[in-house]
Amino acid sequence: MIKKIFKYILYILALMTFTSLMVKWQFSPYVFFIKDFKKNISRIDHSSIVHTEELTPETKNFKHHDFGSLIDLKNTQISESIQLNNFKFDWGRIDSKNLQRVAAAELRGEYIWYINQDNEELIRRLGLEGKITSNGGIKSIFSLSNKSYAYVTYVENDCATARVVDLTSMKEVLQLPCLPHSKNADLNGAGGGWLKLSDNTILLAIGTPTSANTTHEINQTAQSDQSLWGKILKLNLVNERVIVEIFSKGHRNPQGLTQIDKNILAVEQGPMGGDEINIIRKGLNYGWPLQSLGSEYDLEPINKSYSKPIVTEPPLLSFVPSIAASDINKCPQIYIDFYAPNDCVAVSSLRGKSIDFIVYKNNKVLFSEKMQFKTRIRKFFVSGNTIVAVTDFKGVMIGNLKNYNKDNLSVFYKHVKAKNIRNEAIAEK
Ligand SMILES: [Ca+2]
Repeated sequence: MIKKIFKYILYILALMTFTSLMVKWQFSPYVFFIKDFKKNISRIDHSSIVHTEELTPETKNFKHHDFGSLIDLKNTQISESIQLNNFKFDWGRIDSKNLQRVAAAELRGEYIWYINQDNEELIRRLGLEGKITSNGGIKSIFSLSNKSYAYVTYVENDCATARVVDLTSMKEVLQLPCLPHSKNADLNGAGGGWLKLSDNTILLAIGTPTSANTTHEINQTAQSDQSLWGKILKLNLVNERVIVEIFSKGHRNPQGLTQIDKNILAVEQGPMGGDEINIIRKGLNYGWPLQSLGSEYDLEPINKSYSKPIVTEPPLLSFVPSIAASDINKCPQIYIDFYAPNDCVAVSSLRGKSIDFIVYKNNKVLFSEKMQFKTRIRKFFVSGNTIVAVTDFKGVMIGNLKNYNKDNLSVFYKHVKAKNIRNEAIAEK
């Protein structure tokens, strides 16, 4: 009899433990992963984050090497995990007091090099002291035939404008005209995305920097073949001279360019709503300010037609509301492999504080999956399955995209299955 009661108590205890576990699982199955995960806080110990063949010497050829800063990415403490449908992204953050709004950054082995848009030392050498107003500053740094160049925006005698400067001689190789009604300029909108096509050829994206309505003359420059504003330009270095040609037009604030296989993709910020990913082809018109899926900041609608008043290119994808798309890159390798033969592109955002993976095929978006962070992301790099993201003012995030641990996963799915069976049973009642 006592033996029977003892067995009964043991059975009840086992049942109680099981039930309490299941209830916790039901409320938040992921909590288990994260708890286990935090118990074993790990470090990213790369022998090298970047494959050396991927190293770009965009900024290594300065006459003077003493500006910009390096952040050591080794031994980053992994403290967070983002769950995706088939993967998890384990990441950590490295603080850097001096990192603000970054103009340029590049991976150098286990370090990231960066320079802020308002870097005093470089601004002084460019002869632009006191002229970095209306959100101006250095917008990008790139190289042509082993020489580095800066795309910089500034205001001089009520003229808001931009130039490309050779950082060896500090001479301008391209000077843009003053923006019309320069007092309405917001140089945050000057673009700055770039893509190397060859050692001496690069695409550089220039915006129409204003938040005024579409009818404003600054916005209208994007449709003018006589203006370099609102264009993706092709810069070609021939005999020490930079030859400029308009590659595509109708761009608002193109912040990033990348190449996925043979396609060139650009990301640009729209007005209120209407950020865009575009597949860029030479000679095409991407619509701004004639067309946008966003609205004016005073809520007035903007034309939605791609055939009137003239033919313009629809985006591959538009973000409504705007995420303030900041950079575009290839996706991590395991993500690409998993969804092949479809194509994948990754987009970072300031307002959205996210990196989105967008899977598409033949100009058609099939789905997007979001990695949500808590900080504005200005630039990011993808190397293998590692992502390094440069934030605004909050240091650098680094992490790896991984497959789930299959042991944990089988428990997870058993639970899901059990829960579904139970729900079906309840539904039948
Ligand atoms: Ca457009």
